[in-house]
Amino acid sequence: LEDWPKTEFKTAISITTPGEGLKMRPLHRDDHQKGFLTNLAQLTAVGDISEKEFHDAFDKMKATPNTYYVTVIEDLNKGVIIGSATLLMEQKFIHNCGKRGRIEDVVVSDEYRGKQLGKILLTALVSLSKHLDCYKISLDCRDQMIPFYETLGFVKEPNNGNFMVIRF
Ligand code: 16G
Repeated sequence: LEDWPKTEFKTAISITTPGEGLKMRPLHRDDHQKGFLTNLAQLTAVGDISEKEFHDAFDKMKATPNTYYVTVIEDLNKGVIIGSATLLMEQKFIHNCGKRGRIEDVVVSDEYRGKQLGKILLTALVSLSKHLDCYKISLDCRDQMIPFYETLGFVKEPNNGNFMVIRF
């Protein structure tokens, strides 16, 4: 992981030291109690999910090993999740049975914005995807987030950068 990516931070933070009292780590089964979903609700609709429903979804992800890398940042002083992002691994037949990574559900609590925590999360997940031998990683995002992801090396591919969707 040493050589990728060459992300520069404005202040002396890194993946292992994201900031005073902050810790980046994988999602835990008890993070429902630490406001994981409340933070996620700053990204999009989460719904009214009970602890049991959260645990069921968590257990399903755990039962599919090496696929869901849900990563959080906890404010240890408050015991609250204040940021999260997911690397989702997709097994392919193409590219020599290669693996594609998808970056999903990136969100940092509005109280903690401007501390480069999104950049820290993405740097970790991009490094991880490289380490796990993805032949590419991709994401979809709102227009206003494009410059942010460009700073991390993401590009819109000509003739290929169209996100299409059917909503149910
Ligand atoms: C953003 C997210 C995507 C998430 C979607 C939810 C990133 C890079 N992109 O596009 O992962 O699933 O928002 O929006 O975090 P929706 O509720 O409209 O599906």
